[in-house]
Parts: sequence; structure tokens; C-alpha cells
Amino acid sequence: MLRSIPVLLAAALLAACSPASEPFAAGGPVILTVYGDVSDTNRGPVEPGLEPLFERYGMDFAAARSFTFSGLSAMEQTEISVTYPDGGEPQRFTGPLVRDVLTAAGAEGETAIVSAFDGYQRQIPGARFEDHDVILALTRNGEPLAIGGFGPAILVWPRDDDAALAGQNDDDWVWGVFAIEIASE
Ligand SMILES: Nc1nc2c(c(=O)[nH]1)N[C@H]1C(S)=C(S)[C@@H](COP(=O)(O)O)O[C@H]1N2
Ligand SMILES: [Mo]
Repeated sequence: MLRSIPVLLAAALLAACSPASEPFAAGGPVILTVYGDVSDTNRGPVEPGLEPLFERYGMDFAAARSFTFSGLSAMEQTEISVTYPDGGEPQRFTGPLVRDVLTAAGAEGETAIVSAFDGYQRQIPGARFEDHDVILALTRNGEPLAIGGFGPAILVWPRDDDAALAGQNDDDWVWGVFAIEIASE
């Protein structure tokens, strides 16, 4: 009986090292996939029959950069206190700068097409993310964003602090973000 403990330990250690456990070691499920004109990829093509949401929206790629919640949380976080929705109460959002996420993916295109679960899409020039400290927010008021709410991530713009964004409406505040395509035009 006692002799089985080292065996179990060895099995557990082996399991911890096996490829099947890597997604957990890497921080749980992927919440964001950046595809299109990206050079720093970490996954291959869309898998037919296994990635129905990509297929539903006609998202096709040979390679892409995927990010887990933990991976995005481990990047430098920026906090933005801002009213959202427009005219609402101030909220405190945190997350990585969008430009840092795009840089991590090796994004080389001009435009980011940001897609949400519900099919809502916004085409945003990459320069907007250079000119403004926009974040891919993962938390609101200290709580991780939930799916069903704004989660897994929402684009948050510092419109109350960045004079050039004053009066911006909510159109580019995409919630439920799960994919970003980098395109040349
Ligand atoms: N995923 C997603 N994000 C979105 C929208 C949407 O329909 N889907 N609508 C945008 C607009 S136009 C506004 S005014 C705000 C609030 O829209 P909502 O009431 O549909 O959340 O979210 C913005 N972000
Ligand atoms: Mo809107």
C-alpha cells in the first residue's frame, strides 16, 4: 500500500509534464486570438469542426497568436477610471494596453478588426492604439469581467482623461471581445 505512493507521485509528476496539461500551466482557456497579419504566432490553423465560433463568423487563419486570461493578466496592467456606458457611473477598469497585445502578436497591419461573441465588430486603425492608451480591460471595479457581462474583455478608452477623446461615444467600446484580425486596409 505504502509503495504505491511513490508510483502515484511519479504518475502525477508525469501528468504535470505531459502536453495535455500545458493549457492549464499556461493559464487556463484562451480568451483572445489575434490573427491575420501577425508574425508572432503560437498556434496553427482553425480546426474544422472543433472551433465552431471561428467558423460561424468565417474567421479563417493558417496561424495565430492566442492569449490566455492569465497571460494577458501577467502583462503590464493599466488602470482607467472612466464613465461607461456614456453618461453612466465612473468605473475602474484594468488590463493590458491594446498596443502591447498587438506588439506581442507581431501585428504588422494597419487596421484591427475587433470581434465580439455577439458578432459585433469594429474596424479600428492601429494608429488609434498608438495615439491613445486604450486597454483590453479584464477587470471592472476589481472583479474579472464575466462572460454574459462585458467579458472576457472589453475595449476601454480613457475618454475622461485624454482630451482628444472627450465626448467619444460607445461605438468602439467593444465588449465580449474574443478575436482581433489584423488587416492591411
Ligand atoms: N459586443 C458588443 N459590444 C458593443 C455593442 C454591441 O452591440 N456588442 N454595442 C456598442 C454600442 S453602440 C454601445 S452604445 C455600447 C452599449 O451597447 P449595448 O447596450 O448593446 O451593450 O456598447 C458598444 N459595444
Ligand atoms: Mo451605441
